[in-house]
Amino acid sequence: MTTIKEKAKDFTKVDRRDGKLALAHIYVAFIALFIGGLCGLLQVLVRSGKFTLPWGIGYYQILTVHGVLLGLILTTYFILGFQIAAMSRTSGTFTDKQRLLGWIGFWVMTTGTVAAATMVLLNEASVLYTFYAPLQAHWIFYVGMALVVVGSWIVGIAQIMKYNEWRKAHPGESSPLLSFMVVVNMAMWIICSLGVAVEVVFQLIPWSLGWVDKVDVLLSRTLFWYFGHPLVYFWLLPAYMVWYVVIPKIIGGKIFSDALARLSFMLFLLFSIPVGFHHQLTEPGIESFWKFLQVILTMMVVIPSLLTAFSMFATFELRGRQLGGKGLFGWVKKLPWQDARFTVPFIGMAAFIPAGAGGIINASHQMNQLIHNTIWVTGHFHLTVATTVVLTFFGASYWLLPHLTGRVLTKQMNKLAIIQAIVWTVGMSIMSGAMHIVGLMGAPRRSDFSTYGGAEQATDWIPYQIAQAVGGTILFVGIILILYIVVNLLFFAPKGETEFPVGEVSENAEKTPMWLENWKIWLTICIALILFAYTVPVIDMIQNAPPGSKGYKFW
Ligand code: HAS
Repeated sequence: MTTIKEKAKDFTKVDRRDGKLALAHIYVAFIALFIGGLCGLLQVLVRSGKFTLPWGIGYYQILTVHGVLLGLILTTYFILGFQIAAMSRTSGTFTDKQRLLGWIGFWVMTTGTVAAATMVLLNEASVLYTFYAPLQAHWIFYVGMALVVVGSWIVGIAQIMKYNEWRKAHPGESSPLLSFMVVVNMAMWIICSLGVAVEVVFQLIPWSLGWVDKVDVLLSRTLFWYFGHPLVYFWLLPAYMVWYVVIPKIIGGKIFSDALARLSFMLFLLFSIPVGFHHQLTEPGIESFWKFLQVILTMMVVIPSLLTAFSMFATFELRGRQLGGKGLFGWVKKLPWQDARFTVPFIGMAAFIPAGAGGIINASHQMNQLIHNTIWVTGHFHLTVATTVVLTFFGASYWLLPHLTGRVLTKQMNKLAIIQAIVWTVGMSIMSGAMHIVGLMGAPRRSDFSTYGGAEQATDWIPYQIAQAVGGTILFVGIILILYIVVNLLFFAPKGETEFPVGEVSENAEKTPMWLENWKIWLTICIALILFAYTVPVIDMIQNAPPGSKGYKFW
């Protein structure tokens, strides 16, 4: 019989069967990265005006593939795979029932992905990743997207069940930090994706099947953004899990404060949902008071990121000084810069400083008028999700994949991983930098190459679009490099043991108060805030609904 101590020891290695489930998700994520990245390359080439797509392929068709595969599929699959491994590592092996649920969710999502992708490839759904009405896709695309969401709920429920089981077995104890973080992320995801599920099931599917003629565009966009902003935190929080819990262990330090980490995650649960109007600040039909209120709440959701920045700086400085770093910045030199598991996510953190500042500009009601619908916004999200989040996911892959496959990251692969991150940084700085600048000059986003009838202003944009193509091409080299490393880690790297690093909390940290894990309090405040921010404006939208729009296909 295994003792409790032995059982706890077992948790340091993810069970092989849970690992298989996690890996299945991660395979899909990296396939999506390849196809989505290839479409990204084609896009920047088309926008430079120097390249035309062959075989009648449309610009908006590849833009849809790019957005759906990278924004929705790569992220969701990687996150769920990572979280399965994280739960299994910190709360113990999944039961057969929980693992079966995980597999059911995986196949529901994958069926949905294939259905939606097929419609886009057949050019029946070039509606971009936001699938805004009144652009109308084939109904199979919407059903496919709904299945992706439902599948993700099923996988998420398996993770929540594991957490509940742990808590029942350990009454009065704080749950493992990583498991707690996973559950916050899933709670946020389930609450927010109800909005897009309602939009798809009650508005878009009946409309695309022809059961109703018209769709209420404002309501559909509101439901989308009720989901769309927390969606970005669903991407960000797993990166924060790596920063808070894994990075301290990699650098040989300690987690600065368990309580601060939990508070920051709970603040995300509260403030990431009732803020969708900051994507609709230029939209008519929403009273400015409600926009203003949601702008204030948006500024509140910046606070947990500032807490995170503080916590990370503290972790780095404490460790650097422990290793003998002197003076104001002497500790920086002591950090393990040769270790890709640290350096790659660190570049992601550094990128989040300008990326976050850009977000605060976007959210500022007046400044939003300047940048809304310009390619500045595309620059913003390539710094946030495509640099901060993605580089952290790459950094995590360098220990997660070999941990799951029973292999090791060799010295050469470690070096290549650092080169990959440098290539990515150079490519992204050029591409995203050009997007930010030309966005301020008025260049639109979601636009094929166009001279706008020879308008002088559009001529000024062209050099920046060429710079985007240069940056985008370098980024594609980065994609080839990461895929090379991933294939190596999955199939060819030498066999061996790799640790799934989980940090310990600093002995100087305050004890974590139990109220931080009181779900009744937090979920009640979360729902109250959502009702406060959305009830009146949504009732207003429904009572004073515009006549609605028929569907359009502009491609
Ligand atoms: Fe955003 C649009 C506002 C964060 C993604 N955002 C988008 C879109 C995407 C996106 C995809 O208010 C486009 C959607 C579309 O297709 O239309 N965003 C914000 C704000 C934040 C923010 C206020 N966004 C993100 C994150 C994303 C993301 C994170 C993905 C992961 N965003 C907006 C707004 C729009 C928008 C408007 C709509 C614009 C429009 O009009 O269409 C905040 O959460 C940002 C807070 C972040 C910080 C940074 C903290 C820094 C840290 C790093 C510490 C570094 C260390 C390393 C320790 C305050 C934590 C030290 C290193 C050294 C070198 C010193």
